[in-house]
Amino acid sequence: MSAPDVTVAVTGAAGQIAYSLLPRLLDGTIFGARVKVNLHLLDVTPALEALGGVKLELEDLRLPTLGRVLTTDDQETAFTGADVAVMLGAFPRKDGMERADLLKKNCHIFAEAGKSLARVGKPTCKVLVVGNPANTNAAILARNAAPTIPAQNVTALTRLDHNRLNSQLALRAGARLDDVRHAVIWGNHSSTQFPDASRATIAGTPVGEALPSADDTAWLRGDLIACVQKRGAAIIKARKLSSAMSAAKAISDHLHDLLNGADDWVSMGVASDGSYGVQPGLVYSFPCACTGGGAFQIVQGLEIDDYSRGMMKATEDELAAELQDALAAAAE
Ligand code: NAX
Repeated sequence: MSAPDVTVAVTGAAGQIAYSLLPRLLDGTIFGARVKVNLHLLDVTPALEALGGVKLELEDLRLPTLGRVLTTDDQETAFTGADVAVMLGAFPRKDGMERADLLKKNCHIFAEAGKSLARVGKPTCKVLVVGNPANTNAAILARNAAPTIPAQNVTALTRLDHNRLNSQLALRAGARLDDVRHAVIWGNHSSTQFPDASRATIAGTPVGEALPSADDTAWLRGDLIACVQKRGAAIIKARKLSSAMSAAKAISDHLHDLLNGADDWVSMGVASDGSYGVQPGLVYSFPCACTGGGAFQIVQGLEIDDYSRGMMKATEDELAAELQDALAAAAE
C-alpha cells in the first residue's frame, strides 16, 4: 500500500530561506522517504516569475518524493488542503522604518493569513510562523485562525536559537552535539530571549561539572547568552543577508520533532497557558516535550531562580508590548 500524500503550504516561497528549505521538505527526514509531498508555494504577485523558476528547479531535483507543485499569489489557494503551513512571507524591516510600522504591516499580513486559514484550512493543519516578529505574528495569526485551527497548532520558530545554544555548548565542551541535552530558549525570538543552559547536561554530566573553570562559569552567564541573543545580527553583518541555511535546518528540525516526537526538550514558541506565570495569549518560547503527531507539552515543574525569573520576565514584557502594539495597529 502506498503512503498517503502530505500537502505543505510555504509562504514567501520565492525568498532565500525557502530556497534552502524546499529540498529539505522532500528529503524524507520530516515526512518519510515514501511519502509524496505536494507543495503549495505562495508569494506576492511581483515574485511569481522567480517562483516559477523555483518550481523548475524542484522538478530538476528529480526526487521521488515530489508530488504536485502549485505556485500562486492567492492565500486561499495555497492553504486549501494544507497539512502543514510554513509562514516565511513577511514584510522586511527597511532603513528608517519604525518598529511600530513593521508590526503594523506584519500584523495585517498575519491577520489575513489567519482569516484565510479559518476559511479554508484543515482543523488539523500545523502552522509554523517564521517571518519576523515571529512570536507576535504567530499570536496574531492564531487569534484570526480560531476556532478552525486550535491555538496549539500554531507555533513560532525559536529552534534556530535553540540550535545555536546547543552548538555553542558542544563547541566549548569539545563534546558531540547529541551529548548536549536540556539547553533551551525562553521567550521572544529577539535579542531579549533567554538562552538557558542552567539545566544542561553534557554526556550526562551537569554543565557546571562539564565546564568547571571560573572562565567557563563566567561564559555560561555572560558571553554564551550574548552570543546566542546577537547571533542573527552577527550573520547579517557578515553576510549582508539574514540566516537562511541554518534557518531552513531549524525549520526542518522543528517540523521533524513536532510530527515525529523528540527524545530531548526542544524550544518552540507556543501559546502560553500560564505556565511559569507567562501571560496567556502570548506566543512564548518554552521547553517543550514533543510526542509526535503535532502533540507537545510545555515541560512543567522546573525550578526557576531569581536570575532566570528576571530574564524570563524581561522577554515576556517585550512580547506583551509587541502584542499590544500589533493589536492597536490592527484596530486602526
Ligand atoms: P526573503 O526576503 O528572502 O523572502 C521573503 C519572501 O516573502 C519574499 O519572496 C517576499 O516576496 C515574500 N513575501 C513578502 N510579503 C509576503 C506576503 N504578504 N505573502 C507572501 N509572501 C510574501 O526573506 P527570508 O530570508 O526568506 O526570511 C523570511 C522571514 O524569516 C523574514 O521575516 C525573516 O526575518 C525571518 N526569519 C526568522 C527566523 C526565526 O528564527 N524565526 C530566522 C531567520 C529569518 O531571519
